[in-house]
Amino acid sequence: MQWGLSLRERGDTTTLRQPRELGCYSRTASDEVYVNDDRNLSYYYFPDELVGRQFNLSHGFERFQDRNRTIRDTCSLRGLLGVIQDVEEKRGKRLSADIVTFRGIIRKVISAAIEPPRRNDRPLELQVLVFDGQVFIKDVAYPERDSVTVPSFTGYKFETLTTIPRPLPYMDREAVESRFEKTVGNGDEYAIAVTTGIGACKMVLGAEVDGVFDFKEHSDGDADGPVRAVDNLQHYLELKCTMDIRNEADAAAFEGKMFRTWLQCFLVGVPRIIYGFRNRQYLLQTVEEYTTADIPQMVGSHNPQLHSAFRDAIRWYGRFTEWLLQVIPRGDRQATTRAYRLVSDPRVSGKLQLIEVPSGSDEYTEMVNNEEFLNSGFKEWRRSLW
Ligand SMILES: [Mn+2]
Repeated sequence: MQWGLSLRERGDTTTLRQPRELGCYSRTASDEVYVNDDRNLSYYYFPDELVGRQFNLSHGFERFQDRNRTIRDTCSLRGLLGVIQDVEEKRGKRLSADIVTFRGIIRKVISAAIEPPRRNDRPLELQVLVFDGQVFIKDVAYPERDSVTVPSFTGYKFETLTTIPRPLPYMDREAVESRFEKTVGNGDEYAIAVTTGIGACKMVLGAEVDGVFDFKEHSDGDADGPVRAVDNLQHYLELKCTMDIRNEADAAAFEGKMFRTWLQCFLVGVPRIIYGFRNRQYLLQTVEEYTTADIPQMVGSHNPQLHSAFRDAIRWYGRFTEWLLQVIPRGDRQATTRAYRLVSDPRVSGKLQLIEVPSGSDEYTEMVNNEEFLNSGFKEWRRSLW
C-alpha cells in the first residue's frame, strides 16, 4: 500500500503549541548516551573585545575529530527515547504523543515543500514505525555523504571558539584563553526533548542544542517533593557561522539561511540565534545576535520570495501531520508494529509518499529489530504498561 500528499497542500493552522522542555541527554564522541544529564552542555562566552582579533576559523581543520568514525548511527533515537522513558517512569504513565521524532526531520519535511529545490539537496528518505499507538520517525545515516569540508568545519570551529564547557566562574582562565587551539569535533552532543504540537497532533521532538546564553536552571532535587522538571528553553541558543554579506546576492542567500535557522529554532522554542560572519579567508569579522521571534518580520518584510514562507511552513507542517495521522492506523496499542518508508524527491515529483513495508520482508525485520530505532529496553517498558 502507498499514499501520496502533494507538497502544495496547506492546512488551516498557523500557530504551534508552545514548546516545553521534557528533558535532555548528552551523547559523547565515544557513543555513550547519558539521559537527563547535561555534561555536554556548552555555555556561550565571547566578549566583544575578542571579535576584533579576526580568528581564523579554518585553523585546526586537519585535526578535526569526525564523529562518523566513532558513532554507530548518528540518527539514533536512543537518547530521545531514554528521556521519554525516564519521564514516564517518574510519572508512572505513558506520554500522550502522536509523533516522536527529531526537529531536524521535521525541518527537512517542511523545507521540501517550502524552499525551492537546490541542486545538491538529498531526496528525503525516512523510516516510520508505529508502535504502542504512536508514530516514530527516523532518518537514515549515510556517513559517506557528510564528510566535513573547510566551510562546514568553520561552523564547528565557531562553536568551539565561542563556548566553554562549564559556567565561567568554574573555568580556569587558561582553558578559556586557549579555546582557539582546542581540537574541534562533532561527536559530543547535548540534546533536548521537547513537547509541542500543531493542530490536533501532539509531538515529542528531539533537538541538538548548541548551548545556553546565560545559565541553566536545575530542579531543586528535593527528595521529599515531586520531581520538578525545569524548562530551560528560554536560556538556549543556536550558533551559526556564515560568509559576510558584500552584495545583494549574498544578502538574498543569507535571508534563505535565516529562514532555515528560524525554522530550526522555532520548531522547538529556541529563542536566540548568534551568527558569526567570516570573510572568504575564513577570518571572523563580526558576531550578531538575533531573536528567533523577530525573524519572520525582519526577513519577510523586504524579501518578497520569503514573505509567505514563514506562514506557509506552519500551514504545511499542520497538513503533513494531519495527513500522516489520517492514513496510519494506530487505534490498537497492542497491534503488531507497522513499518513504512516516507520519501520525497522534490526535484522529481511534487509529492511526499508513504509506502508500507510488508511485515516479514527483510526490510521490515531490519527496521523493527534496529536497536538504534526502537530499542528493546524502551519496547519492554511500554509493554509493561499494557
Ligand atoms: Mn549550530
